[in-house]
Amino acid sequence: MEIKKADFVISAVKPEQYPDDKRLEIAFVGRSNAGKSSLINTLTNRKKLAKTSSTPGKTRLVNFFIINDDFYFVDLPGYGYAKVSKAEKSNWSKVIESYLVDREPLRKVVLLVDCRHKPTQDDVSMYKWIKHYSYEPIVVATKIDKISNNEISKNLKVIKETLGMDSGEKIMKFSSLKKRGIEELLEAMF
Ligand SMILES: Nc1nc2c(ncn2[C@@H]2O[C@H](COP(=O)(O)OP(=O)(O)O)[C@@H](O)[C@H]2O)c(=O)[nH]1
Ligand SMILES: [Mg+2]
Repeated sequence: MEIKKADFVISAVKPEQYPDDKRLEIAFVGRSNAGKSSLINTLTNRKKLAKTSSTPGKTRLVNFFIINDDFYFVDLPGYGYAKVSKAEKSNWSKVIESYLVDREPLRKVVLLVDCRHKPTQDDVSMYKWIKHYSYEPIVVATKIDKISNNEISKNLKVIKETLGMDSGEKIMKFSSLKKRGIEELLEAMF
């Protein structure tokens, strides 16, 4: 799989705005700051396709990008940012759920977790939702450039156990900074 072309389509605030041309979708979810925008930019080899930010928690939109004029990458809002209000958190859940429930073109959901941290309760819920709605999860440990190989192995075990992944399920390793794990992830996605 080679990504030759990537274009922004829409920042949707409500489901009526989601594309309905039946092209397949791959969605990306994770805590804010997990490295989601960076990963989308790295995969598409574009610096600013998805906006990156060091002040997380700002986006409550579902962003659609069309890849190779053929399928969509869907950037879902990041969760778990400590400073947002209860109302905003519940709004987040509604946005994510209204997308995940019954999203016919959706095939796979890429769940990003920062390799340095144990997954939070939100990550665990997210993983369970993906499975509950019968989409295929792909778990990606991001920012692997930040810790040693030893630590990566240890942390991946913790991530797997905490999420409750099956022993056969694999975690992908990724670094946007060092451009690691691109081929492996693209292969897992298609
Ligand atoms: N060292 C390192 N930093 C990263 C990597 N990916 C993202 N970051 C940094 O982590 C922060 C959050 O990244 P962003 O992609 O905006 O996260 P998002 O909130 O999940 O979309 C930014 O400061 C990025 O530069 C990575 O692979 N390695
Ligand atoms: Mg982002």
